[in-house]
Amino acid sequence: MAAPETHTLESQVPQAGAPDARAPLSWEQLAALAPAEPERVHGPTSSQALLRLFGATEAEVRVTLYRDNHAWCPYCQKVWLWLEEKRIPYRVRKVSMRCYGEKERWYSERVPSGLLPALELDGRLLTESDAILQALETSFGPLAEALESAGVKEVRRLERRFFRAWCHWLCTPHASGADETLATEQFERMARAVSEALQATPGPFFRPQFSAADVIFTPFLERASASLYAYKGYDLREDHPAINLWFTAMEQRPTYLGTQSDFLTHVHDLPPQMGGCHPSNDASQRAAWQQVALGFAPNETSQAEPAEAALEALARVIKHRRAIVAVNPWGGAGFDQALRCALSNLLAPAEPCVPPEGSAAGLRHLRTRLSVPRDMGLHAARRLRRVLEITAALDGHQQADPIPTRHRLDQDLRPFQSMDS
Ligand SMILES: N[C@@H](CCC(=O)N[C@@H](CS)C(=O)NCC(=O)O)C(=O)O
Repeated sequence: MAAPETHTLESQVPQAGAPDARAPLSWEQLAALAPAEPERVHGPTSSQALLRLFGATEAEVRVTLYRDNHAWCPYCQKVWLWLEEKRIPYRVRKVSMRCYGEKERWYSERVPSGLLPALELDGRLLTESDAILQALETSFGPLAEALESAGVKEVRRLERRFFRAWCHWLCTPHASGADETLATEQFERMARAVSEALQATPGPFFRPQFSAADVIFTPFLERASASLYAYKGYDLREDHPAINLWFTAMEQRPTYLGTQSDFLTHVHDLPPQMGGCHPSNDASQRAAWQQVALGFAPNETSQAEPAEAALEALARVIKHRRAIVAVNPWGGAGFDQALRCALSNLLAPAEPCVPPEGSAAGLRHLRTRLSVPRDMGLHAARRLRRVLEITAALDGHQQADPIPTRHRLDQDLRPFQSMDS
């Protein structure tokens, strides 16, 4: 595997004393430039939607999906994607995972284990993602092929074996280099088995056509690709062309794009969920980590940046601007101005807006807390992260507080729920 290229943002950083430095736009001026939020009920798949009708009426809704607040739960993504692919009308209720916040009492009363996802179908409460998919299939028909068909069952077994090999490599603190090598080889064998399963079909998917088998594989192929790159310097998509073709085909589906996260999000949402992720700590891993941290990871997506990425980021920040400022440890009037500077730079990068002194850490705090797809799409987040870093660099080198690895209580969403514009 080739060592990843090292990028820096320095070449893109305008000079603080440049003569054309300008004042930030006001919130009113920024709002006038922001597009309206997309239609959430009938429109494209979105993490922000709480009701999905696909052209049906609210009276026809038979399903409520309980999924995690941050869109970080892999089993929730599986059920969510299935519903989106089948275009089943449903409501969403968001619940906290324990490592990311306090579990809502109403949910624990309904689901004593507290586990997510859960789903209500015609008033019947279901837990366990496989049982949920089975019940959905019984009511609404299979997603191309039945979950219990021989072909899909074989792919489901492979998915569990892939999952275990990934966890073992990523989450076990290997005592010796030999143990690390063994875990790498075990994972490699599983990745080859996944490639062979994909190559055995005529198209890019696990079965002759896109099906529930692909939905079931999605959460952990996505998480393996992100986490193994950052923690092991291992590029799943580069090393396994059939897996890359599968991702590329998935990335043609607006349903998947609406649920897809990015490397930087997963690198920080996985450790609390999995009890720790262990870096291999070699040169290739350290370079990959740096790329992910800066938002330059190759093979994160096959999709080119859409024209509206910057405006999507602008609209999402404007919606939550009060909470973004309130929860920032370096928040306050100076940070409000710094944030407007960053957004002004997002819209007009050639004329740098210099943030107030002392705002670098606050801007970097926001950069590292942005989450995909919870807050915005992958490309919008890339744009915003980049401009936050560029704007922070105009102030200086002060870094943000580190992201906790045992929990994500820094990600309390309650201010965002109560302070939306
Ligand atoms: N076997 C279950 C696993 C569900 C599961 O492990 N859910 C995790 C989130 S990924 C959870 O809810 N953990 C409790 C919590 O974090 O509050 C399924 O397939 O639904």
